[in-house]
Amino acid sequence: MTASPSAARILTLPRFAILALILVAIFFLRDTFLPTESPYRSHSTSSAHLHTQPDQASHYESGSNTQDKSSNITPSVHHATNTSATDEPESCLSVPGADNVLIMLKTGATELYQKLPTHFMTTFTCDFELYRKLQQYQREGQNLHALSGSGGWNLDKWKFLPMLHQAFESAPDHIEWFLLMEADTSISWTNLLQWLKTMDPQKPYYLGAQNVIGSTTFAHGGSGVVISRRAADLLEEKRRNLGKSHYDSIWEETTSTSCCGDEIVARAFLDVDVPLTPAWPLIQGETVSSIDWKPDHWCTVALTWHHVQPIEIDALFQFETAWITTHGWDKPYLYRDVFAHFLDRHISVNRTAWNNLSKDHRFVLPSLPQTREDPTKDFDQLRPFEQDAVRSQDACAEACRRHRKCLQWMFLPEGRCYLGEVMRFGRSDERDGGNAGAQAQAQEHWVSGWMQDRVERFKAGFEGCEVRWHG
Ligand SMILES: *[C@@H]1O[C@H](CO)[C@@H](O)[C@H](O)[C@H]1NC(C)=O
Ligand SMILES: *[C@@H]1O[C@H](CO)[C@@H](O)[C@H](O)[C@H]1NC(C)=O
Ligand SMILES: CC(=O)N[C@H]1CO[C@H](CO)[C@@H](O)[C@@H]1O
Repeated sequence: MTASPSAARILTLPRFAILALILVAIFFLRDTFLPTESPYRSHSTSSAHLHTQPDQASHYESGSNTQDKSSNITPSVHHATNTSATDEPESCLSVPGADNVLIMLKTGATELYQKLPTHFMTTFTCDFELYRKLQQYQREGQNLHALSGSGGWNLDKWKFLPMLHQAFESAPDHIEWFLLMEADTSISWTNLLQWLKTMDPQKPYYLGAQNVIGSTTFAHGGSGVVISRRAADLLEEKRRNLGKSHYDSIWEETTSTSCCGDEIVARAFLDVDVPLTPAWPLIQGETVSSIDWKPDHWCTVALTWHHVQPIEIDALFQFETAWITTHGWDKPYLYRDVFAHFLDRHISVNRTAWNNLSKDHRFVLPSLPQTREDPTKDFDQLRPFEQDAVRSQDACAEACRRHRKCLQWMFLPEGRCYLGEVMRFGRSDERDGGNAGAQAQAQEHWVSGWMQDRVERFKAGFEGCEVRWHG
């Protein structure tokens, strides 16, 4: 690869792709703009944001084609009209410490309209934003639609470092922490801020849910990545010393050979001697439905969720708002509190058409075609009660009872009984029937159930547990 022509290509490609790369920089100005409204009322104010959004975007689509980044930044300033509610704890606008955190939300053109509005209606209403930047990367006549589909993901990796440099360089001095998230990441602001208070931003931190690709341990991007000011400064110092364009072209070269942007970020930080500080399971990549509710999680502060649908982001936000109203700012909520709020009542009954993701033991009638997951053991090696388990829901539940560690079971009438040793809520399996309506009707559905007494015992085992603040 020769330096200049290919580097030029690399430079422009991401710009096409990230027409809608959005750098949302939000500063919470609690001391300046204290709210009089509850977050619920803020929903109405946020509709203004929603309306401005498409305008700005379409402006950009037809917009000027310039390398000068500052020229297409549109600050959008909203001022609170009153400061009378200084000590009103329910409002998320007064999150203590929030003004020192800068949030970057990375998204793509193809998901912009679908996923972004929820953030403006929920957590970002807390911001009372000082400004918001929409950063357009130039389009140079390319048709945006040509970039959707798998190409969008291939290009995603190019966004990471430019976005970080942009944020690190433009952040005001008082910013102590940077948070990078994606459009389908949900984050607890109050827990985040309490967690950040346990660390010193003058120390270099690059924090996130640890993942490994090859020899690199990196913070998974969709789970959320937290970077201290010191770490950001080290990175920018190196970039300045090497010369920005030289530094950037080196990293563009590296990016071209890597699969993923979040992995490249890890390498860039390692390059300035800032290895990842693991933050799992505070920062993690599951949803409330898919997470395994293990001892690891139970008493841990719950910070992030990933692959969250807009409606779930809203639900989590409502939960957080209610939590603050009841408990105030300085009591974090833990995974077990999320469980209690969202799942307790649902697992107290058996659920039909429900795939609870049990998979530790799978008993399958041998005559069935192996279309779903394979059995975990040959049928003829199963104990009699395990063989029986494929015949009825009762027998499946009984098999769970006889497995000492079994917490949940799922049964499919065609002859499948799966047992789970960790609690997972799972999801409706209606959609497993395919898209043809009639076919879906004809298809059998799972029934799932939980061992109520064991779930209760599991929970009781953590009474009075110590809050876990670190990965
Ligand atoms: C702001 O609050 C004060 C009371 O603290 C009140 O007198 C004033 O009218 C309010 N102003 C606005 C614009 O709501
Ligand atoms: C769930 O189904 C099992 C097996 O049929 C049954 O034994 C159990 O009583 C049911 N539990 C509830 C809460 O209905
Ligand atoms: C039977 C069934 O639908 N099982 C699914 C459970 O969930 C896992 C992962 O989420 C899927 O891979 C299985 O197909």
